[in-house]
Amino acid sequence: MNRLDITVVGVPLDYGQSRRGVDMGPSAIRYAGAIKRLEAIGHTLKDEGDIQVSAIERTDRANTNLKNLEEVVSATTELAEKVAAIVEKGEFPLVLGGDHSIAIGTIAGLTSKYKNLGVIWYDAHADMNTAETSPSGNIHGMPLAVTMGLGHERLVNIYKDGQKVKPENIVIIGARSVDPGERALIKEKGVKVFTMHEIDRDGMTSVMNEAIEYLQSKNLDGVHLSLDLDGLDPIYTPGVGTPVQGGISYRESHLAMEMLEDAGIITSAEFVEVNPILDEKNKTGEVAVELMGSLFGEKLL
Ligand code: Z70
Ligand code: MN
Ligand code: MN
Ligand code: MN
Repeated sequence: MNRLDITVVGVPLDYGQSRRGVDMGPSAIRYAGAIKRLEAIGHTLKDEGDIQVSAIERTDRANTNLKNLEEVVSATTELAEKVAAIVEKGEFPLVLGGDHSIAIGTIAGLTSKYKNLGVIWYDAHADMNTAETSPSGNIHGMPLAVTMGLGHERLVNIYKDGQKVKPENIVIIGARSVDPGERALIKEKGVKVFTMHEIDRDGMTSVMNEAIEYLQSKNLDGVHLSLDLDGLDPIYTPGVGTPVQGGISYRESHLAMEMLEDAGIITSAEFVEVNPILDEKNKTGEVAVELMGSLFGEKLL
């Protein structure tokens, strides 16, 4: 990989879902050695610290079934502005979560530079619910719908109004827990999904080759990797709020990152849903950093 100017931003947000603790994710990922690991590859790292998130949940609820909407709107708005400033300087944004609702802000900010952005969503879940279809009211189950311009207007209009990514520019990898409303939206919008079925049947090599070729056919000016650690099987990443068994293996995940690096298509990344309270001695934070190593060009030999 070319040497990159990587700028790290942490988002200690845990209000997009119901379990506290994922706000400590950025700290756990830093503690697992993210900065030094990427510097050792030859990249230049700058850590801009964390976005401000209130430690105290508000009680004056907005009139909506979406949980903690105000906190999520304020953190993702600040994040979007930060990410926009980073890409405008020609730097590579590396965002540390936090729950997956932060992707609303990351992706919104990326559109300041990227006019035809692709997204790889590495996740057990589709995160394509809207306020109408959500079974939980948890905003971390909604960010991919929001980036397509669907969902609560406060979320859809963060940073700038409306759709940020075209549905046909999105690839989901690792899905194995999809709600009925999400399934309908995937079909309606033509989102490309590689579930665990395709990974098991065809192998990760074939899935990644197909995903990369698919995105390369779309005339994209950038591709964002949004990696939810629950995409991996919980035997490798136990420190996540909604573990789903039968997931992607540690080795398949390294291979996927190495193939993305070989393809040279990734222009920004985020690693989300690391919850140290649920983890075993920071295992999940460490896996996040190891996968970053492969994504950013660490070689075995
Ligand atoms: C479910 C919902 C979800 C992440 C869980 C779960 C969504 N579909 N997303 N963990 N990252 O509540 O909408
Ligand atoms: Mn908190
Ligand atoms: Mn997710
Ligand atoms: Mn998930």
